[in-house]
Amino acid sequence: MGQAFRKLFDSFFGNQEMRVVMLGLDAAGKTTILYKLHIGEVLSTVPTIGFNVEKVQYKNVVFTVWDVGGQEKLRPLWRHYFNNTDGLIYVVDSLDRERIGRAKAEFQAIIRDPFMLNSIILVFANKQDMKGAMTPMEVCEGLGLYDLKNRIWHIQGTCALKGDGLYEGLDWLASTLKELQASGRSTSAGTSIRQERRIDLLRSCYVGFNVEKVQYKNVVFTVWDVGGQEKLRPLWRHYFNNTDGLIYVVDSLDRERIGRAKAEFQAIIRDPFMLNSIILVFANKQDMKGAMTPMEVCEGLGLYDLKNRIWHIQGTCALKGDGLYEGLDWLASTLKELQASGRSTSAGTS
Ligand code: G3D
Ligand code: MG
Repeated sequence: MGQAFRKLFDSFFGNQEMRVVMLGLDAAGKTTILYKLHIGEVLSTVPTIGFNVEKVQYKNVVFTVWDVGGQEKLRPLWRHYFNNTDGLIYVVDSLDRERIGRAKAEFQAIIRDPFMLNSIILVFANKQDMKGAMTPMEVCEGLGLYDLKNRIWHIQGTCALKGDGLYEGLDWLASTLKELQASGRSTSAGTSIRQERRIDLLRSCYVGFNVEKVQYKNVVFTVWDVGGQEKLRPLWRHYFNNTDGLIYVVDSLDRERIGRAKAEFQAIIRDPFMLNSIILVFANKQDMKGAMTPMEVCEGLGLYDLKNRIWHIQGTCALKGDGLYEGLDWLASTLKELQASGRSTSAGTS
């Protein structure tokens, strides 16, 4: 079976770079499929961002897999993985009639994502070996596939445990992508430069506080909670070194802890390694009633009293993404200007 898949991949995907995302509710059979394909080592990331991502790369074809369902808040993060996706494989547990409505809702949300608009859709109606399983036709109706407009899709009954149907499904996927690309049609939407697609999320716990790190090309974001860690502060230095920009995020609803937020903020920006870095403050949760305005947050943190510092405050609603772009835009363009003018924005070992 494994050999057969590798042959299929070689003959159809060839040297083309291809990104395939495989999604479905938990227990649909995704992990089983991934292992059944025998196309490479399955790399599981630590649950960094609230969901586990499995990844297999076979030559130029990258499969990324995670469970969907009940993660509305995490959806904005999916984007990182949707970017430049050529093909979507949606796996359905055909035995699970109770959750077919749920599977549909998630499916419809996914395929309507702007980054998914051009991708072709392969549905695996899995667990066909089970008595009482919905037929592929029933799954088709259950997901609302028939109503899709301007989308290329295919449904395939499978039994992941035995491997049945997987070959046929991937054969369809590979040959359809090949045809489309030969005809010059784009199968993916996203940033145009292929290299820009790589985004890695890492989390480490080795210094007594959780650090989340995201690298996007040459920009490194490092994130952690502050407050109540006086003893750990010396360790922060490790991360402050050569920092160009500080983003300080405030819960605008949390009036009680604004004093605390201020104390931490002032300690951070006075750190010798932070003296040259520019400061972006996100006054977050602006969608909440009773939230402090950006102006109030500004006063709360003592921003107006800062001397010789370049700072900017931005009201945001991180859940919806409001304001994030504007803030980062300010950060990026200000850093660019400063660097063009020859001013150093970071302090640290050179
Ligand atoms: P997920 O990664 O989508 O969450 P898994 O799903 O691959 O972990 O599969 C969930 C369960 O369904 C597993 O059972 C797995 O063996 C079973 N399964 C997957 N595909 C099939 C199939 O085609 N037929 C049958 N009968 N079962 C299947 P366990 O018991 O290990 O949780
Ligand atoms: Mg799984």
